Formats: sequence, structure tokens, C-alpha cells
Amino acid sequence: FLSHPEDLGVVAVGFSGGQCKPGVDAAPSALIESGLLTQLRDELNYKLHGHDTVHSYTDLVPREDPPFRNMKNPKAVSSVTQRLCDQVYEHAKEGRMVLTLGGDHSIAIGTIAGSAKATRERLGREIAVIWVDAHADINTPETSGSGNVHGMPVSFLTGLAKEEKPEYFGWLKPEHLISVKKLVYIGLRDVDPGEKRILRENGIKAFSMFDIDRYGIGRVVEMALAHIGADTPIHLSFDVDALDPMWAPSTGTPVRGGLTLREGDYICESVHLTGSLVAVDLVEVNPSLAPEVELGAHETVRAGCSLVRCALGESLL
Ligand code: 6HN
Ligand code: MN
Ligand code: MN
Ligand code: MN
Repeated sequence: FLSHPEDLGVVAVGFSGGQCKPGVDAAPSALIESGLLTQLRDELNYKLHGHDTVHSYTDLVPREDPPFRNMKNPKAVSSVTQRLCDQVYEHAKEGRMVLTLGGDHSIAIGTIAGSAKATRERLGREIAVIWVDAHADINTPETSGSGNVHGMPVSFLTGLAKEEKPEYFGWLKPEHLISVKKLVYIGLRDVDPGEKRILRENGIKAFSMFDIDRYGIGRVVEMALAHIGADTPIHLSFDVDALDPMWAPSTGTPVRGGLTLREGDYICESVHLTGSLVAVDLVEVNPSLAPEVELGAHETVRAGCSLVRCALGESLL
């Protein structure tokens, strides 16, 4: 689906407003300093675009941003994701693969909206989304207990949550949205009651850790890909907290009982092998959160780099 598969648009998003813990905004720099982009250029032979800037979007964060419909920092998250949508769209409409380094998971509102719009315009196709996460991130503002928008991106992207006001995600138009039929989750193990109801009522395909234990990661990925159908452009949104805290302790909402690093890498490798990948997000790496900060941050950054390299086609042999 890419007209320039060797060109990689990189968007480094130093943004943490979708949740309350500082530090996740430092992830892009940490990933880049650990050599990720150099590896993508020198070892995987990508031609990089947009990689020289880590965006902090400070001009878009208002001084006053009171809760709206229970959402925290609603104006900031809305305007940052709107700008990010344009940035991803600009890369994707050129037929480049797009890599976004977050940031918290609210940023997927921008990345997926941008790739959905570009793919519709360029190919007349809807994208599928593979959401790898401990959480479903499909709360509506009304079902959310925390008010943190990083727990809501999927409800806005599927149109399950709607808002007219442009400064509160009303900028999302039909061309930005995805179908609940082309959405599939892998790795779930901490889903809120309201989210369970939304998943059930909309028949959304989800593979929890239970399914991974039962079938093994190989069959789960096979079933996930079968669900979205061959020959469909894929956007992979990978929350590092899908991995077990043993592998990724430095993240804002860790949940025990998660994927091994190998299982995470396997998902990314398999998605790469489809040849249908058009965009990847890596989110929720927070280098300042870990029981033993320095060691934990290093391990988490290393795991994140591994996931991205696998998704972008690091060859095994
Ligand atoms: N993430 N379901 C919880 C909430 O606050 O809505 C947790 C969300 C976590 C979001 O990890 O991207
Ligand atoms: Mn080219
Ligand atoms: Mn998430
Ligand atoms: Mn999560």
C-alpha cells in the first residue's frame, strides 16, 4: 500500500496531557538517544523524514483548560491531536510509512485520524487498527472513571464518543474515523466495566491474555489478521504496557500478567510480514516511572526500540 516503502515519516510527540503523570513526554528523546532512529537508517535502510524535531506542542497547551464532559486537559489534548493528525497525514499522503513515538496513548486520536484520512484519499480504502495494550482505551467521557483521555482514544476514533465543538475533538470528521469491524485488540487484561459493555455491544474483536494462554501467540495473531482480512492497510498502535512489567516497568499504568518481550516482538514481526503495515505508534514509555528508575527506564526503552525495529522489518536471520 506504500508508494515509497523505504521512506519513513517520523513524528516524535513529547506530550503527556492525556494522563496525569509527568515524564511520558520525555520518551521520544530517550528512544532516539538510545539509537533507535540511527538503527532504522543504518541497519534497516530507511530514508527518514521529520526526525530532527521532537515536538512539544507548547504553543497549543492553553493556560486554562478546565474539565469538559469529565475529560481532563480536553483543549490541550484536542488541539495537539489535531496538529498531529495533520503531521501524520502529510507523511502518509506521500505514501510513506509513518512512525509516531509518543507520548501517552491519547495521541493515537491524531495518528489514526491522519492515517485513516490519507489512506481513504490515496487508495480509497479503510484502514484496520491493531491495538496492542493491557487496556482497551475505549471509555467514553461518560464511562471513564479517571477522566484521562488516554483511556478514551478508541471511542472517539470509532465515533462511539461524539462531540460537536471543534475545540473538544469536534474537528474529527467521518474521513478520520475507523470502523469497529476493522479494529482488533491483543493483550487486554485490565478493562473497565463500561468498556466491557462497549466491546460486547459493538461486537469488537479482542484477544485477552486468556486467549494468548489458551491458543498461544501464534494462533492469536493469525486469528487477529484473519479478522481484519488480507489485503487491508494496517495501523499498529502499540502501548508498551501490553508487555509485562518485567519487560516494561517504566510506564504509567502497568498491569502484571502481560506479554513477554518475545510475544510483543512476534506480534510486530507478524504484522510487518503481512506487507500491509502503513503506520506504527509506540506509546506510554515513561522513563521516569519504575521501581528502580534507572534500570527500569533503560529496560523499557530497550523493549520499545525492539518492538519498533520488529514492526519495521528487522530481519531475524
Ligand atoms: N493507557 N481504563 C483506565 C482509564 O483511566 O480509563 C486506564 C487507561 C489506560 C490508558 O494505558 O493507554
Ligand atoms: Mn521513495
Ligand atoms: Mn493504551
Ligand atoms: Mn495501556
